[in-house]
Amino acid sequence: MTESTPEPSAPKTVHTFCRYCMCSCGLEVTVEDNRIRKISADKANPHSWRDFCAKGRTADQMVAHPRRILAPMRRVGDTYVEDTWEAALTDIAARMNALIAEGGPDAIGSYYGNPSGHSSSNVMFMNAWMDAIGTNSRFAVGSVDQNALHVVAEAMYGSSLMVPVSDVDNCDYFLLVGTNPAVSGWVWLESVPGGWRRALARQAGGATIVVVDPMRTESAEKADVHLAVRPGQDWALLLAMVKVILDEGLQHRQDCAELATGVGELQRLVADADLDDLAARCGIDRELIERTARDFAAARGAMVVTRTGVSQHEAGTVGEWLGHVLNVITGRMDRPGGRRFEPGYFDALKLAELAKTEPHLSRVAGRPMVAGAHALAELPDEITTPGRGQIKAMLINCGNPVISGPDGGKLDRALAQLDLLVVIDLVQRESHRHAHWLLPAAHWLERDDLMAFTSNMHDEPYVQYGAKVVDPPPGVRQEWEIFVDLALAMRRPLFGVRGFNTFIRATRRIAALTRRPALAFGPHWLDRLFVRMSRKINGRRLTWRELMAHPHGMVLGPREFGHFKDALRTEDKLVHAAPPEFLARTRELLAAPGPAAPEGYPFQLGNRRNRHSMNSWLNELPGLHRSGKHNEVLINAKDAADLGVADGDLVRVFSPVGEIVLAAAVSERPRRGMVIVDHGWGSRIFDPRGGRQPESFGVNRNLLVAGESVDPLSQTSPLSSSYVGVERV
Ligand SMILES: Nc1nc2c(c(=O)[nH]1)N[C@H]1C(S)=C(S)[C@@H](COP(=O)(O)OP(=O)(O)OC[C@H]3O[C@@H](n4cnc5c(=O)[nH]c(N)nc54)[C@H](O)[C@@H]3O)O[C@H]1N2
Ligand SMILES: Nc1nc2c(c(=O)[nH]1)N[C@H]1C(S)=C(S)[C@@H](COP(=O)(O)OP(=O)(O)OC[C@H]3O[C@@H](n4cnc5c(=O)[nH]c(N)nc54)[C@H](O)[C@@H]3O)O[C@H]1N2
Ligand code: SF4
Ligand SMILES: [Mo]
Repeated sequence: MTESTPEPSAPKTVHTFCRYCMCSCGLEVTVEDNRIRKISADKANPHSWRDFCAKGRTADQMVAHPRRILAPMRRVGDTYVEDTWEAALTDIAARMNALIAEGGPDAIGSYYGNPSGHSSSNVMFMNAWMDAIGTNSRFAVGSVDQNALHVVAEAMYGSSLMVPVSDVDNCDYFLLVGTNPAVSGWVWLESVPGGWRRALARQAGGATIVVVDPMRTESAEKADVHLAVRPGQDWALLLAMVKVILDEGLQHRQDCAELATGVGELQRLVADADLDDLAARCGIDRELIERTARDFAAARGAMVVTRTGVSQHEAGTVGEWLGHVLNVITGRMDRPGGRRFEPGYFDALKLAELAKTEPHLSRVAGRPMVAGAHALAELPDEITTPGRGQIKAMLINCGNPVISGPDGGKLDRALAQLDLLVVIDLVQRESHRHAHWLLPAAHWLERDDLMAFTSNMHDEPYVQYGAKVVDPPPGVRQEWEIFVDLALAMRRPLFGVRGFNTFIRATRRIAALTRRPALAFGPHWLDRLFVRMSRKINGRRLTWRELMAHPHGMVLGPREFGHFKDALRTEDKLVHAAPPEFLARTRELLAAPGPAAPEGYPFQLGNRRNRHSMNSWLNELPGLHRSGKHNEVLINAKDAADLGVADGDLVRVFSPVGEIVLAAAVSERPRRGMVIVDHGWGSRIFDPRGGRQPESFGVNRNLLVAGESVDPLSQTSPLSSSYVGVERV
């Protein structure tokens, strides 16, 4: 018997949760010899056990991805060669330090994408590294996603993280605006596991579901009422509803007087708006709006829920705000069937206050940051415009901004001119094609996570330790460690705190001497601290031992009302229903003419999410999209007839900034005058290790979105507002 043959280990079962989306579904994973054999839903997870999808079931395919990066890879000409971490960190640190010496800290830019938010340590340590450098060139996914909610929460409730959660099980009237929970789950800085199934159960018991969406989605199909709003005009629809409620005196008197300030300003605002004008703008009959407003106000338990369909437009923040206003003025905050504040086991709002970034105006466009980052739409010009502060090096962490953001073509050209592009990912995708260094990251099945900062976003007090299921391949590292090592290699103090690097080195020396790796500083220190800082629930505080003893997760107590007012971070402890900047922007929108298509581009380009995709990733996995790996353009049957386009025909969809060619699907689902293309496709997956040809599926519809305009309040790109032309090829 040779010593080097490892003993085969007996199969074991690990309980954890999926970290692809906020649904956080409990998983039961069977493992043998550090290989995943099977992933099933964890039926013993008290929070989520019934919610589980094909993406979670096939997560092992991402772990065993045939094109996965397994060691740092350095660009040599048009190919890549594997190198050591030591070499990678030394080279990157030296090049970044030289660029800082020449152009200042802002020469180093960064972008983090959606998956970073599903790790307990990633964004925190990325920020610690950016603080070490002192760069203001920070970009993030929020400006193509949830910034509007952060801006509204900050202005109305006093904290960008004070996000209300939905009390689905007591709701009698759901007004779902710009969301398709049947496909995307009940998630967006809140998570209600099985939320759509639970809403349908309420409907079976008599509740009403209204879906506001320009497309007849899977959710709209099941709704009692479908309002096919004109894209980008939710603000007009919701303002009209606010007007009906205030003009007819249907508001909740007590909350309007005691919970909120600004209702008088709202009354003055709606006095200057005209219902027929608003109805014409949003394309919905005035009578239908009036009826919906009255029914909403009269329902016992009711909620408005707004999501990406509202935010990804130039008036997105106003739409988001008016959704919250409807909830506030009809007494839905902190009442059964409405929206609550979940205090959770950990006060993430406090953490957010500590982590606030210094205010900064961007160099080229002169715009402030939102939620700690500048808008992705500004990144290309910040790279290509000469001058002090010009971005010369970029680090992309968990992101695919060429696909997920506006005008990917322009960003791609800008990334090509960088002196240094560093990517941390599992595979090399479209946005990474010009990378000088590819640094391999661990998959969530390969790391531990305690998601303390989403504690307030679940619809009940819930905690689960996201246990690691398998060890990562030896050459792979977690992001936090990469950021720590990079700060050390650059000799810049992590978190911007002098002496911190010395402290980290000391803990590492002690760990090495004592052979106890846990003594080296890392996120596990913070996890323990967060548990120790946890809030008492039912008179008891969570303990680390208890957390470890509950691998299926714990529901820490019942859903409670009565925490909302206490949690408000506004100075007067009241909801600010009418922040002046929102009022001003609404008056601006009212004064502008209604929406009209520009000459030559008669259609509005809508968007769709796919059950089997996670934004731009997972498309390539063999276990998903069995019916075909591609996207298509949905065209309303009447529009298709006018264009002479039949089902399956190839069509060209074009805008002033780009064009794509794809097959048409003639459908009754889109509203007339709009065409719909799923986002997240058309991202090449390269093979830096094997050297095979890139794989690509579908086309990138965001190539058609111009980058110039953004919602001025949240700086969100209007990804679902572009006007396009369509013709048969
Ligand atoms: N038209 C249109 N565009 C949209 C949207 C839309 O609705 N319509 N939706 C927007 C929304 S809501 C979002 S959130 C964005 C997403 O935009 P992004 O976050 O920029 O892009 P993703 O497609 O999520 O790409 C994530 C990348 O992270 C990598 N990755 C996965 N897990 C890890 C990990 O643990 N560590 C590391 N280092 N890398 C990892 C993946 O391989 C992938 O390359 O797209 C936005 N774009
Ligand atoms: N399967 C799957 N699930 C996901 C994701 C995924 O990629 N795949 N992504 C996750 C992420 S990162 C996020 S942020 C959430 C997003 O969750 P949701 O916001 O629910 O995302 P969508 O399913 O894209 O729903 C948005 C809806 O808005 C509609 N819409 C577009 N324009 C307008 C408009 O002007 N007004 C109105 N009223 N509606 C409009 C679109 O037709 C679409 O049906 O989903 C998460 N869940
Ligand atoms: S991707 Fe699927 S399994 Fe994973 S958390 Fe989301 S809904 Fe659950
Ligand atoms: Mo998102």
